[in-house]
Amino acid sequence: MATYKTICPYDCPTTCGLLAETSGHTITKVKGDPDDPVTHGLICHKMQRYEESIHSPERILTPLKRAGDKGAGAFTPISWDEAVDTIVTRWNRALDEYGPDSILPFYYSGVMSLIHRNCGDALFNRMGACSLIKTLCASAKGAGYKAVMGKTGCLDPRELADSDFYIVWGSNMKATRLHSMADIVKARKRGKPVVLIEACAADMASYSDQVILVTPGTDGALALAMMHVLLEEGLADTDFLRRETVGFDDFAKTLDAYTPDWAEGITGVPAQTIIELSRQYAAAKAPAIILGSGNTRYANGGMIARLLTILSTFTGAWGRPGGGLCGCSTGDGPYVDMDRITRPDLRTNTARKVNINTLASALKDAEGVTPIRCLHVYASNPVGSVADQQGIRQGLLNPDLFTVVHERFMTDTARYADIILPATFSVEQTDCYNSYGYCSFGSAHKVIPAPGECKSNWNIFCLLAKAMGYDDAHFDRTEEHLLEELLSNPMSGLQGIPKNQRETLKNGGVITTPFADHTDWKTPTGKIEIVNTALTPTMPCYQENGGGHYPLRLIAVPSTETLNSIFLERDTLVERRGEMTLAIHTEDAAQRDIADGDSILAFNDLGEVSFTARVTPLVARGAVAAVGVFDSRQSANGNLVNTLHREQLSDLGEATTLNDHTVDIRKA
Ligand SMILES: Nc1nc2c(c(=O)[nH]1)N[C@H]1C(S)=C(S)[C@@H](COP(=O)(O)OP(=O)(O)OC[C@H]3O[C@@H](n4cnc5c(=O)[nH]c(N)nc54)[C@H](O)[C@@H]3O)O[C@H]1N2
Ligand SMILES: Nc1nc2c(c(=O)[nH]1)N[C@H]1C(S)=C(S)[C@@H](COP(=O)(O)OP(=O)(O)OC[C@H]3O[C@@H](n4cnc5c(=O)[nH]c(N)nc54)[C@H](O)[C@@H]3O)O[C@H]1N2
Ligand code: SF4
Ligand SMILES: [Mo]
Repeated sequence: MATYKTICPYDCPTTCGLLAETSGHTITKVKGDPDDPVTHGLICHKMQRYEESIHSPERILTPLKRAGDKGAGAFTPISWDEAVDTIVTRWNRALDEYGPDSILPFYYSGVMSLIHRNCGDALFNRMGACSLIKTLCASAKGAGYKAVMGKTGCLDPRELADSDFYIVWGSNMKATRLHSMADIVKARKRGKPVVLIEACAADMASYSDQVILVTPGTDGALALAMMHVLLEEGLADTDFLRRETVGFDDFAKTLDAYTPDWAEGITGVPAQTIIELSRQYAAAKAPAIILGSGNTRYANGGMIARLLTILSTFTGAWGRPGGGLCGCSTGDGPYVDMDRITRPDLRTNTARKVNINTLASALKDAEGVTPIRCLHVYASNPVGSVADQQGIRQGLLNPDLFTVVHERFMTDTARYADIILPATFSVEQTDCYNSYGYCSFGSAHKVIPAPGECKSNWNIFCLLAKAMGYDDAHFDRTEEHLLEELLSNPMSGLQGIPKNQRETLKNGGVITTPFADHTDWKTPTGKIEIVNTALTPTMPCYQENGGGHYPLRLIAVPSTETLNSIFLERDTLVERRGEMTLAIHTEDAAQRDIADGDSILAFNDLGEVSFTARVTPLVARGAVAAVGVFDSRQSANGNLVNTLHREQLSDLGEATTLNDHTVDIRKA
């Protein structure tokens, strides 16, 4: 037995360092790496049995070709030669008949390490294929934050130890931020208050001193009313705001109209609660807003993120240790030169851009538009995770479409593939990892050989590039060579790191880099941009969300037991998560004669989805919440919640509006 350092590849704000015990060919045990400077060895319960995923009997171990109708899920094993031949023949046919715009690569967050997540770009750039706009997650939040703060780094969660008041705003931290969650629990024990502002507080209520339930998509109104109170009661740090921001005085005039009574009508939060929260917030020396992404996945999500960011500056907290905002860009990095992986220089045409949230439309043949004839999916399960599930399924059934999926398991998307290529797990590949929530970076070497005929994304793309006749030296390298090249050409985040950290990265492990200077405003004007002249509107204001006309607002909530489609192979986790539930407020349920545990159908113009009702006072009035991403085999009518989501994009960042849809429900 030997133990090696490795890193969790999944989509969390941390990149948790792991210790993997191996007999040489199998992983026998996984635990947290106590040397990890961020996690100190704490990992979630899901990854404590990572080996059950790696060695799952469900794993796809050979290339497969479709053996029945599209979507039926019947496949037969084939050789790599046959798989590669088939793919290259279909690609060349599409290139000849329709040109490179007919080929769409599609990937997102199955693996977050830098090489294996992004390496397909080099091949598809070389081919001239479509380029995917990857805004399936937190791009509205990112764009709204950037509109105010530019590249200024917000709080690294480790700095929350210095905060004295926490507002957890639209984050189901119990599921998604294990490490900050532990810190918050400790802070509360020391008497520091935690206020939760949520649309669904089912998981987090018992960890909070106060729960404020808000109508989905209206957090902007709440922030405006809080700023109104802060100003009216003389609690805003106007010296700081006049000195450090652009546009404060003009913005202040607009706040007159945004009274707590006005906000109550929009948000459902009582005016008195808004006033008291504002006073508490101002009384704290170093209040921290911990901002999730859920409250910005709306048509007005960019504006909401702008307003919450501005609110975080209103008491001058950014100038004090622990004060400000946590959950946006920490401002470190870039660590490595991503162009060395994605190779934009290999492209010789102008790419056709396809937004990831509009896959259903992209797959629809339309007059005057080059049809998509080849879809190449890796590290993603769009049938489970992207808007308009039925539209996507219909597109995938098109007999003229040729679909390849690199996967580890038979997902809802893989079932529609013409060819499936068997993918590796993180312990079977070498890569580097850039956490998105902390100032940290890591690298990990392959621990065990890939089982069966599995290949890493990098190896698959090199194989396909060569079969296409692309003789660029880039595709001759191994992932180890590429990692070496990345580390020996460090970008600003790694330049000047001490020798011991360079050694750690060479051998494998996680390092920490310095926290940002939170008052070094990295914006075009060198100040906090309350007014941003590059945007429309320049002045932040209240904007409505875009939900639609049904009476209940549908939101998606992450599950503690799974991570999007990750861990669906683990029966114990899936069983513990339970059936597909839809949480509904007690009064909304009573109005419809729905009791806890009833089978219900949620519906809108796009279709209907079966759920089990979970009646609770912990979801906002007028909202319904669906937990987790499921496999359609767990759905009573075969449909998943994204059936009910339209392809609408956010105001800033062209992002998902996952939570901005309306439905009604009835008993099944
Ligand atoms: N266990 C587990 N861990 C995960 C994930 C997972 O699925 N499971 N997902 C991973 C991924 S991909 C990401 S992006 C991160 C996300 O992690 P965070 O950025 O922390 O965001 P979420 O927890 O997804 O935030 C969703 C929360 O927003 C709430 N919400 C929705 N609309 C509103 C609103 O209008 N106002 C307010 N105040 N709240 C609202 C929802 O009820 C939900 O609790 O977590 C990652 N970690
Ligand atoms: N209803 C609903 N929809 C959601 C969300 C939600 O909470 N609810 N969350 C949204 C968010 S925040 C996000 S980030 C997206 C995520 O959406 P996706 O990026 O589609 O992520 P997953 O659904 O987890 O699918 C990832 C797939 O990648 C595979 N995979 C893992 N590692 C590798 C690898 O090394 N190589 C290859 N080829 N494949 C690999 C996994 O087996 C898995 O099937 O979903 C969004 N959609
Ligand atoms: S799933 Fe998230 S919390 Fe769990 S070990 Fe991986 S990165 Fe850490
Ligand atoms: Mo995400």
